[in-house]
Amino acid sequence: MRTQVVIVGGGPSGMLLGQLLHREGIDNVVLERRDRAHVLSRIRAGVLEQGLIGLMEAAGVADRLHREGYVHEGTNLSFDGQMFRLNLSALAGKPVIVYGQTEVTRDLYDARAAAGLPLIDTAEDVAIHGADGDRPHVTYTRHGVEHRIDCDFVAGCDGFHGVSRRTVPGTVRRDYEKVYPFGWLGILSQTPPVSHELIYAGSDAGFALCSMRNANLSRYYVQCAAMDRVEDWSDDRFWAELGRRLPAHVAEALVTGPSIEKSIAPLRSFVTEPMRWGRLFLVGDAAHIVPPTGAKGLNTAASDVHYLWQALARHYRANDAEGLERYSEQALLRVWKAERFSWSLTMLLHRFPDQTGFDRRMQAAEIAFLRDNHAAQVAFAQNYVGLPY
Ligand code: RFL
Ligand code: PHB
Repeated sequence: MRTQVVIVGGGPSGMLLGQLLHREGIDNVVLERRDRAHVLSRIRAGVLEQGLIGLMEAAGVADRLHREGYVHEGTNLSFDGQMFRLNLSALAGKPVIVYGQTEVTRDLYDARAAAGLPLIDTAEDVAIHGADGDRPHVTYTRHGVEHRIDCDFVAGCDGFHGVSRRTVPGTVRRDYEKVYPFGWLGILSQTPPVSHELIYAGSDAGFALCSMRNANLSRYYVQCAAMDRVEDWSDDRFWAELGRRLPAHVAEALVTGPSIEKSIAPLRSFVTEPMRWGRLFLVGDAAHIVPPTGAKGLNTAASDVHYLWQALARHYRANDAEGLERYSEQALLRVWKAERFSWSLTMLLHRFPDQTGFDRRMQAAEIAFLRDNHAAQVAFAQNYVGLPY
């Protein structure tokens, strides 16, 4: 088989890129290791920046998002029981939209199926060959049979544990990493959200986040120990811990119920450089990870997709390679800013095992500055709603 672009990974990055390239008349094949049901059962991101929404529109898959997504004009921060709201629209000129990553991915899968575009799922042993030459190809095994696809370019959209990043030789690659000494325990429950806007809460007992998916579906997180397992956390323990970390009036209003999903995510900051090796381009979680505190993971994947889509369009339309040449540098510039914001919000709101009284006072002072200073609020809001592409 031959195509113009092989996309390794059928998560949101790969599927969005595939749809945008298709609209540009660029042939592509998506290779995904799992089946559709598995990909669509992952509960992850919830907050979408305007940049990602613009890409969904350009891909022709934004109708349901506009119908069912929740426009959030503001967000709340709480520290040691004191809460304040930041009006994102007033401070940064735009809101964010709350619409689950699961739904984004579902819309992209439906659109790809409707357009009859090739998506090969349950593809095993995917391997990328000759990316540093002119004629790359990708091999994979499906139902015990090995296949080969020849192509012009490979987009590595296969997440943090994928094969694409590992294809770039160690002599070329530089990895930057920070692992945090805690995780996030997240639950989904069929209860009305305690607040119609998000609450990011720092407290003596640790971090907590109140988020939502719809009027009767809440998404809550609490900071947990890095070693904790889901079995350590009964629903009762979760609700008690969440309540303890929120302002009293919010905790009193919490509607609790059985969890319908419960999972633990480790927290990590990670960037690999460069994001291009010859004809292989790394996109999204394959190249970088942020702790979820700023809701930047999926949104940063989206800006990579934007740069690569534009660069490939320019190459095929005008035989102009400049966008491809600049991809890594351009994407990384924005990636590092998202890394900085996510890292700083993580440092601000979590309890660290070795934290001193001085460190806690520093957190409290920074929160007080943000609460009282307009310029600090503008900077926060600009980062939260998403820096320009
Ligand atoms: P994904 O979603 O990991 O998709 C990669 C796909 O590649 C497949 N794959 C392979 N396919 C073929 N061959 C191989 N060898 C392969 N290896 C892997 C995988 O099966 C998968 O389908 O990466 P992608 O597309 O770059 O998307 C990135 C986002 O998923 C991620 O950044 C966000 O979920 C992060 N994130 C958040 N981001 C936000 O922007 N806002 C949020 O509010 C937000 N909240 C979160 C989050 C991530 C979380 N967890 C669980 C890590 C909350 C949480 C709890
Ligand atoms: C979510 O709704 O899952 C969510 C929201 C905001 C974050 C992280 C996750 O910062």
